[in-house]
Amino acid sequence: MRENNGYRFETDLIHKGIPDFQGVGSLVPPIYQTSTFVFKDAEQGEARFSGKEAGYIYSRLANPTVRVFENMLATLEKGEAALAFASGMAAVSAVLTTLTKTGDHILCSQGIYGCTFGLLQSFKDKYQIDHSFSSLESKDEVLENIRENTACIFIETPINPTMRLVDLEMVAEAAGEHGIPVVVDNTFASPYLQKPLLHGCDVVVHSATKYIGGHGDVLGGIAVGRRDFIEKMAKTVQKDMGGILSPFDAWLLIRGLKTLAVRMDRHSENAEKLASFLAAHPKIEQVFYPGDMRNPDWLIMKKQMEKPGGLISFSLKGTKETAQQFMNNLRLIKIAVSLGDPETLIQHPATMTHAVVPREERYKMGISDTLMRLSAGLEAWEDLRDDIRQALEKI
Ligand code: LCS
Repeated sequence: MRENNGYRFETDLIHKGIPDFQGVGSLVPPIYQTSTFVFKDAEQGEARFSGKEAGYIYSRLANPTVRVFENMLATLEKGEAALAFASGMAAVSAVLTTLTKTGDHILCSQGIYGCTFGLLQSFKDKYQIDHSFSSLESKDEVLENIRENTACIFIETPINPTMRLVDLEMVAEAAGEHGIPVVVDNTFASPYLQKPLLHGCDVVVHSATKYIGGHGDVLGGIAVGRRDFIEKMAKTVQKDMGGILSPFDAWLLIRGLKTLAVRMDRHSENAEKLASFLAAHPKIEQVFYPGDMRNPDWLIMKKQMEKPGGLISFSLKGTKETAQQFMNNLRLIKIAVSLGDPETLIQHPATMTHAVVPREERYKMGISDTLMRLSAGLEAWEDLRDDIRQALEKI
């Protein structure tokens, strides 16, 4: 592979980590759709299993197509190594399982994806691994919430779905005083807009299903961090629980990833325009978008993100039924969970992605009954605006 150190992010997205497989000059990595790898003799099999010889053994342990995707993400997130998973939840659960044991505590941002909330609840019920939420707004607040048994801090920023931000550098500094690893779910930003490892955090996880894949046709997850941590996770939780990414899905993710920068620019541009339109509309109660200078987290956005990104949350004046009526009036924008697709998607967190969160906890997170989350797609923004306008007029 030609040495290409020193290129910019957009160039690395397309070129870095793509080896010339088998010397045939294939521009695109092949899909190694194989479950197992043949050893030339029994001794080679022994050497591979004992670790004396590097090489592939079985696709649950490693696969060349999946490896390309992992190497790309390690480069883009500025980490030493990465490990791919079957979904974002497989990545989140593997990281948290690797970092915790019975009796530990996980400190979380005030708001996390509904299934991560569900996972933490199961950890508590089944394994006595406790958790607590904090807005993590100042170093003192972080330090006050760290307990003797805190094994890691788990942050989403931007938070799903409230779009609140957490100052990564500040949390990493506070956690560093206690030697506690900081895990960041970077799904909403993507590595193009935010690189938590450069702000002192220890592990990054993604639902690659979203902006990384970018086309709404694949589920995947990735974790990036120091080589020793990633290897430990590969050899324990991932090998033995088996939540691996398939070679074909890795190939789809590699294909999607190459256009991340151009897509994110457009997602962000569309979201900024729609957020301004919504903020000026009399039927809208509140808009949560960190690209707005009046947003309480605007300074944090400026400090750690390249752009505010493609997601907007907003609440309507009215009730849950008003919000549902508005969504039903939309013609172009699709009612669907997930995000980061070319299509603009809208969902109602209280009854969809965060329906598992008990009402009181949901309100504390800032998820009201009329809050909706919009993932700005890649369409002409005027068509999206017109669709929203006509849907609002009818309520
Ligand atoms: N982390 C975040 C921040 C997410 O938003 C999601 C999925 C996950 C992890 C899990 O990823 P998955 O296993 O689905 O690949 N979020 C979704 C959402 O907001 N709507 O549908 C899925």
